[in-house]
Amino acid sequence: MYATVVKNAGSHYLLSELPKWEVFPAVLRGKIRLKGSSITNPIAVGDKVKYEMEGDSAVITEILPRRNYVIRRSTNLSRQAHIIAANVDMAYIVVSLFFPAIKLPFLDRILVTCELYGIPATIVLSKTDMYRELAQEDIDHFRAIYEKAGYPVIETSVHTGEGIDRIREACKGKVNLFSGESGVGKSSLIKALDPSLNPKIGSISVAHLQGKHTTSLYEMYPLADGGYVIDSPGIRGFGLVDVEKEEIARYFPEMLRAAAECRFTPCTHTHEPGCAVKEAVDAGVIAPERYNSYLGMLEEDKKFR
Ligand SMILES: Nc1nc2c(ncn2[C@@H]2O[C@H](COP(=O)(O)OP(=O)(O)OP(=O)(O)O)[C@@H](O)[C@H]2O)c(=O)[nH]1
Ligand SMILES: [Mg+2]
Ligand SMILES: [Zn+2]
Repeated sequence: MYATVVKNAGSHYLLSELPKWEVFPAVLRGKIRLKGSSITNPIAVGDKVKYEMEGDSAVITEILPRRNYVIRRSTNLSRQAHIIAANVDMAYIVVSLFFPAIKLPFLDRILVTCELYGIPATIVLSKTDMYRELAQEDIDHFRAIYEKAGYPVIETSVHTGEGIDRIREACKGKVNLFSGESGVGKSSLIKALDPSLNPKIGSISVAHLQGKHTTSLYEMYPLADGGYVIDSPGIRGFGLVDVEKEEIARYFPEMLRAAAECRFTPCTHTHEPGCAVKEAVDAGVIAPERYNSYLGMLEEDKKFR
């Protein structure tokens, strides 16, 4: 029998035979646990698994090959990687300009990972009700950076309802991951998409203006209008996994487009003469913020190896 993992509850998993939504608990057969020692979780939400009934309880016996997955390395535990979710159709990367303040290099790392695994990404700029009046220019600037790169940017507010219908429509028939830093409003968005759902919603620490890691587990929910959403814990550090330094530029879609015209191959787009990527940055075709994130990843790469 086959089912999809809809929740990782630590000691056990919850499964459902999608598209049917009937959730039941299952444990993992011991020997699967041992495989893949550098990965902290053998199974992720979204995984398709084979299971057997042993008495009254379901036992997962096999993990089917993944179509894709999102993986991160926590910056401190350099050797250990964690699979965020598997078999995802769309990743919504949620960021707010303020409360908590946006960190573009962090967003860009997540986007690089999505490109690496072939997962389409949409950027959600959340909580616009809190800062639109004060920061319309910042919003426009942000949008321009990412639209130049080729990513859709959806402005949302769960208070005014801005952007919610558009996301709900786009989620239909798909498995949609909501990811991003703590406190940006991932769980609030899921609740707004389908008010019958009850993901835990937190508050923002007044002292630090950041989230409090309210969502602690990965969990999939069915949307009333169709499709599934995966709520996820706020990401702290996001280290790249499985990317060689020479390859990083390929996962910036706008750099990949420009790089075809570089005089030298390979070109690191740092010091080479006739570098079309640097020319595109100078011409304003590639946003300097994105280029700086790229340079930061090259630097960081040195620390990891
Ligand atoms: N003003 C305003 N506040 C929002 C909006 N969306 C979320 N919030 C608030 O932001 C805080 C954090 O929201 P959550 O939905 O828990 O954030 P999260 O991204 O799920 O956070 P973690 O689970 O910790 O990763 C809560 O106090 C929400 O009420 C919004 O559109 N506008
Ligand atoms: Mg949450
Ligand atoms: Zn170049």
